[in-house]
Amino acid sequence: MTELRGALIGCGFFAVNQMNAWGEIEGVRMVAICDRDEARLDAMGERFGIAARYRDAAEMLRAEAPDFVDIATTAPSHRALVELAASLSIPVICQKPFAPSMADARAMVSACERAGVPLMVHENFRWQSPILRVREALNAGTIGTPFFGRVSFRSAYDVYSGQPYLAEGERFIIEDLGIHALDIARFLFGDVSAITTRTKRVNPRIRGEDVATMLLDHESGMHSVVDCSYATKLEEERFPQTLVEIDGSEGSIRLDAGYRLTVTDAQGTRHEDVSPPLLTWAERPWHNIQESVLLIQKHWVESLRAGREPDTSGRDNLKTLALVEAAYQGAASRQTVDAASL
Ligand code: NAD
Ligand code: 89V
Repeated sequence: MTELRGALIGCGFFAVNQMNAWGEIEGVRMVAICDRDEARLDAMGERFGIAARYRDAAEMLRAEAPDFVDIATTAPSHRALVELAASLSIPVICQKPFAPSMADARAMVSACERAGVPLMVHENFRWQSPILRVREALNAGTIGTPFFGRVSFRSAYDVYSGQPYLAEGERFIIEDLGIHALDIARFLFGDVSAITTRTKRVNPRIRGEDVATMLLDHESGMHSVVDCSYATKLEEERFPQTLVEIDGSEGSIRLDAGYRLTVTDAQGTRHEDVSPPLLTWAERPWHNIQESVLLIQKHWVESLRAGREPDTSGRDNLKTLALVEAAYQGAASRQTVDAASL
């Protein structure tokens, strides 16, 4: 098996997880890193023993010619960096949110398609092992035809201290977290034809909305509710658990707090503990997300080696991003928005 040489752009808060996960994947070696911020660049270089450090992404990609580049910067920088990778024929992973606008997202997908360059969006929530187990239970078919779904994320965890930009943007929870929940809804229940949205800001110290409730019409005819909140104080803080409810003609599936899966069908009710493993480098409560980082990055390597489009490719992510745009549009107009209109 030939070794894949990877390079990272963006040495911030979340990229440490990506670097830890690369370290666990056989046949991959991260050879170079880049950040405009010298202190962050050096901290990452020291932590992972990487000597090839660059302040400029173009300089790094030209000098190192890696087999792929992992972009872990925030959305405003994505288009220029993805287009740069495409222009140098370097396969590229881009963090979510893919882009600040549909126009930017479409331009990145086109640039990579024209250059014949694989492009995956790091949309990792659907790769959480409890969510994969829910899909397996659904696909088993024993609950019959699903007619209702709910994907729910409610917390009061302080996300602002690690990611201060989350408190500063005009958009917050739908763009940052709802995007994951909407992607899970697509993953479990199929593509969406229309969305109705209501939002609120409860925390007066942030700029954007921290609560969103969305009603989705799926192309299959089923309906689902995607609700998220960073203003929900519970007896037990659940961050970063996504809870799922599915009702079908012959039974139901619940993914409840504490990673407890319950399947009820003609055979009766079965409970299963689907807690994610605690990887050696992971820490609670982030371990669920951290495991999904490892799983999505393994999927990238398998897809790249097999010449297959990744499940969360740029092209696929256009549909999730369109739901984010539709949700903001609908929250402003208080109208249901047709997903195809974006
Ligand atoms: P961050 O601000 O901590 O880090 C981003 C880094 O990128 C900074 O160090 C910045 O200097 C660097 N950077 C920006 N533009 C650059 C450029 N053109 N060239 C070189 N370096 C550049 O941000 P973060 O919290 O690590 O988040 C990064 C992305 O990851 C965001 O889009 C965020 O939404 C996403 N994220 C994803 C998950 C997940 O589970 N998928 C979790 C947290 C954050
Ligand atoms: O997963 C994410 O995208 C993170 C968080 C869990 C804090 O919303 O930004």
